[in-house]
Amino acid sequence: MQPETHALIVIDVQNDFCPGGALAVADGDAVVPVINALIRQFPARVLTQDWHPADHASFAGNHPGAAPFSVVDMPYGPQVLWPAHCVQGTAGAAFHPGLDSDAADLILRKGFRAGIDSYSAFFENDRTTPTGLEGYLRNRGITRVTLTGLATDFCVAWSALDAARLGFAVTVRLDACRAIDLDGSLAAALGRMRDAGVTLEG
Ligand code: VGL
Ligand code: ZN
Repeated sequence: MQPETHALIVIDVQNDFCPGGALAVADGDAVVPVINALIRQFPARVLTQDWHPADHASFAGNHPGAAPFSVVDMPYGPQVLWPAHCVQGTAGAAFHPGLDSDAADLILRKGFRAGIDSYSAFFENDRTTPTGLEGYLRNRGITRVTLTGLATDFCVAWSALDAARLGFAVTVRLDACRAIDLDGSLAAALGRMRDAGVTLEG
């Protein structure tokens, strides 16, 4: 068992990010058995769910003429336009059925405001609007977090960088993550995480 101060955070292990899903990550479902073997070793366990309204600004279909995976300027910065995914209440937004979601202490939903995306579990993409996760972890006395899930180069990396910036000791278990890897985004994310002092394991 890990010490009381150590939380496992499982990012977005949802059907739409797994093979057959709307924004499938190659081999995304391979993280499920790895996470299941880890989760009950942690005294604090958080699952996140990407949870978008159908009119979400990150969906290419909500920008007439825009191609999926193109980038637009939003008031809060550049935003990749994704295929519609993880729409609230749909099967695609549900956790992968094999994930041990019963083990979760907290399920945190993010990306629920139509006008702004939220890759990170800590802040929306303006990097300032909090999700509440920092307060939850601090209230429980958590000082160290291990991150797993999907996708390594977007929601996992943004969460890891924010956690490091907030002063948590951060480990990313790469064997329990899979990447989208859009135009070199995986290599860039790994470099940024290393530079921020994130421990990359597995
Ligand atoms: C994610 C793209 C869009 C992720 C979520 O979970 O990494 N990526 N929404
Ligand atoms: Zn999303």
